[in-house]
Amino acid sequence: MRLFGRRDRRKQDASPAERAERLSRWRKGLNRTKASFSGFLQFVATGEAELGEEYYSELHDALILADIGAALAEKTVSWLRTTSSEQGVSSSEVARQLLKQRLTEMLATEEPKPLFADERLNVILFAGVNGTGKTTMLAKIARLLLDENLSVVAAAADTFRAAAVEQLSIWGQRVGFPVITGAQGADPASVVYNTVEHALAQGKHAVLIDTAGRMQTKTALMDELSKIGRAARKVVEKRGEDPDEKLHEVNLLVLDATTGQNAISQAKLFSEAIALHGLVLNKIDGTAKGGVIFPVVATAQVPVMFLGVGEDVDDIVEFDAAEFASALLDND
Ligand SMILES: Nc1nc2c(ncn2[C@@H]2O[C@H](COP(=O)(O)OP(=O)(O)OP(=O)(O)O)[C@@H](O)[C@H]2O)c(=O)[nH]1
Ligand SMILES: [Mg+2]
Repeated sequence: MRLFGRRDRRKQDASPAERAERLSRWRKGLNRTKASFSGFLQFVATGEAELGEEYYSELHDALILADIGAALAEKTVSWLRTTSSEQGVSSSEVARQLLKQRLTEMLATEEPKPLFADERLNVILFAGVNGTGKTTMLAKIARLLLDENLSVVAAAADTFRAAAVEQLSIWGQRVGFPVITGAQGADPASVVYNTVEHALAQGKHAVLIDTAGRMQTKTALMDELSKIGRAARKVVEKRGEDPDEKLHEVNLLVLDATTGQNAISQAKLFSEAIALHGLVLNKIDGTAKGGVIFPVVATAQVPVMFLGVGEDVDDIVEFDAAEFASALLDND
């Protein structure tokens, strides 16, 4: 993907074994979501299925089961009816291809901001409500960057929860990145300030910021996030440099796919409060129906960058809209 901008050579260079591994990772994560479409796919696979009421009703059920939400399910089915009729499509197989294209387009928003930019200090912020998998995803992304021989330091800016610093430090030891901490209850922005100062002094490539998902009120949480964002810029300004030139800031909203339609209200809340550049959808390996991704993208208007498909550090998939739609709608 566009993960490392022009540095990214992983996909092209992938060996057949690596590609197979990548596909199996997708499958692992998408099994539950795919299961929602199995009735529909079986119906289409019978071959005799003409494009009629039964087809649309099966499709509607599959979309609802996949957690795409009533409104978007309705809209998608009605789009397919109109398009098929306009294009004179009567084969259910052709309609499936049209649908796949449509689902891809729904997820392929504008070209995402690359996660990493050369010759800047990359500041990646993990935001989201509690328990969505922010800290775990931070460790997974640290591993991706380290694998590219990039140096990483993490800011333990979740000073709210007692065990948060320890959890991040354990990840740091396991994966191999340093963690800058503050006292419990310390101002999270000051932890970020110290971390960015350290990163610039040491010539590090990236600062990864772990934030608290829990606060007394939504307003407090959002204020804290914008203060954290300003802290990084302040360090650069103090050095007499321009933050827009020196920093590459990426704010990720981390969502838990198992919370279903709740993820949509979180996408709305956070996208109103801070500048978001990308989404992470975690836990689609569990009971989640990954279809919630469609309304979430429509709400936040930013692309999905990663999927979390398990609790291990390598349970991460770089998101690709076409692959996602194909994983849903193509028979293996
Ligand atoms: N199955 C599964 N579990 C995950 C995934 N990502 C994280 N988890 C688990 O979800 C739980 C919460 O993960 P954390 O990374 O601590 O979440 P957080 O958002 O940092 O939580 P707070 O700091 O409390 O807000 C942990 O038990 C993780 O192992 C995933 O992709 N799949
Ligand atoms: Mg955490």
